Amino acid sequence: MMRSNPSMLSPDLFDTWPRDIDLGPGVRFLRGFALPHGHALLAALASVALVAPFRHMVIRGGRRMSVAMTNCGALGWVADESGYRYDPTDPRTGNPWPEMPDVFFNVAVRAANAADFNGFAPDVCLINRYEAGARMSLHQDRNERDFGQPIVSVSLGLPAVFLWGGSSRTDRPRRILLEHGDVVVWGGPARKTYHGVQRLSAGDHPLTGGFRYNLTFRMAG
Ligand code: MD3
Ligand code: FE
Repeated sequence: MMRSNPSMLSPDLFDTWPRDIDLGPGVRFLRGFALPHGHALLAALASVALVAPFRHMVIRGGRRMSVAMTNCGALGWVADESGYRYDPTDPRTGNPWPEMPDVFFNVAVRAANAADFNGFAPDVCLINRYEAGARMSLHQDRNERDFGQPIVSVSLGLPAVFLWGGSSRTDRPRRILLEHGDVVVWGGPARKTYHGVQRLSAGDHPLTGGFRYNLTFRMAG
């Protein structure tokens, strides 16, 4: 199986990076689950971004997020000066978000099923784009309506160090490398855990160049 070589990033740190990680109840790592669909997912992503371009949202308080975002599906995650919400329209255009591509939906549902979540039918795919230096500070995802449903995340392109905290923001997080094709299903007791992404290192991925993309599939409506 082709994998990017994490040791290129930081030999000391990553040579012994564990491959099979147990992050506790509710979390299932599906290493490389999306690898066979990498090209198709990235082609679909490009078509979404033509209709709803990536943008750096500005959060309450006026700070611009270093991660650029867009969405597809019936709803999209948006941040602005008034807070966070799921919205059926792209605030940039007033148009509905682009439809979720079949390959997105199918990979997400099959991953959820593989993690024993049946009936997962995401109505949101938030697409995060990281460039070198971009990061996501520790946060909880709590804008979804039904916490019984998992979130499915698909990592594409450059690797990133994911931070997996506890139930409090001050719990010391574990660090996990997420690589191209990795899929993680986060459900049940894991749903409210603090998490984030460490500053992305510069790199050149054969399929995405200087970027990492993360797709998060949610049932929000
Ligand atoms: C655990 N995105 O968009 S994906 C986010 O890589 C977000 O872009 C990160 O956190 C990224 O909100 C991490 C993994 C992930 C997503 C949502 C979760 C893990 C989660 C929600 C609850 C618990
Ligand atoms: Fe999150």
